[in-house]
Amino acid sequence: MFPQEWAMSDEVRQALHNRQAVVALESTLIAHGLPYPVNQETALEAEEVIRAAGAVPATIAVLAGVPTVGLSPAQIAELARREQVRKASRRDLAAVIALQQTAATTVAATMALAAAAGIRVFATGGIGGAHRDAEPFDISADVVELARTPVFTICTGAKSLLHLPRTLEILETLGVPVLGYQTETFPAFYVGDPVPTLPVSARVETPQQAAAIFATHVRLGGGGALLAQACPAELAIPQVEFDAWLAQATHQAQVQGIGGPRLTPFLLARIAEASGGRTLQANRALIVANARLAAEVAVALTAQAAELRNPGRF
Ligand code: PSU
Ligand code: MN
Repeated sequence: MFPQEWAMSDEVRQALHNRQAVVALESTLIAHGLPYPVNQETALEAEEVIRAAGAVPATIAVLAGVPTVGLSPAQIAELARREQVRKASRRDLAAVIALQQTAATTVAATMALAAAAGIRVFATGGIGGAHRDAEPFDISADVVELARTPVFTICTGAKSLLHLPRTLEILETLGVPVLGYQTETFPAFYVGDPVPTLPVSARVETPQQAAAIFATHVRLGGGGALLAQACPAELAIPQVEFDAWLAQATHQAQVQGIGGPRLTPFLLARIAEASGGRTLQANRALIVANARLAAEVAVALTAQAAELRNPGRF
């Protein structure tokens, strides 16, 4: 529970009270990851498929200092349209709340707020991770939050612009299970070619198996876990095409001196331009697919919720 004021939609409050399946959704991909109006359309479509699969969506952000769990369609529209929304990762949460600011939440920050609200399942596009260059040194707080916060995150791996082998190693070091949904390999976001050198820690075939592993991990005192599935095949981008766009975008970032939290949104926007919108289409499709899978996992998990509420009984 939060020590200060926070807001929860009636729908989410009711669902949590009745111990029904709830799926958290992040807001950084709305404010920074996708351009208007694709961001708004994607956010609403993700909510729609979660409801269709029998769960309740809870899009999370901080609005004028109030952590808000279950944004209304109007609040999503506002976040989608507004320029210059702050991006809050884990370290920023206390400041934006205490200083009564509005911020979109990253994977790390969304996990923290979801856990505080009692939500165990979370859908996103790709997690943050270790960036490719040694300089500037940059590892996302997402991997640390995954290590400590018991929220099951459903994603398409990590963004293709990251150093994926290093990201996977860090997750292993931190003890985070990386499950592949009907796949042996950790997906590279919308890049379709499977990378044999990126094995997942376990392959699962069904939402029930995934839920059982997450519940067991939590019973063992573990933090978060990842469930990764490949980008829908018909929209996936070939590796060589992506590499060319990334090289171009990275060069632009260097020339313009873009770094820190601004780097990811900048690179994603340049790559979307260079691909003529193909990465946007793929990005949208994979987020919606993850929302659907997350809802199925959340429903499967409600059957195991009693165990989750009584950790330490393993
Ligand atoms: N993947 C995307 N679009 C995004 C992000 C990831 O395709 O906008 C966001 C997520 O919110 C993720 C964040 O948590 O980028 C990571 O940012 P950083 O590397 O600054 O921690
Ligand atoms: Mn970073």
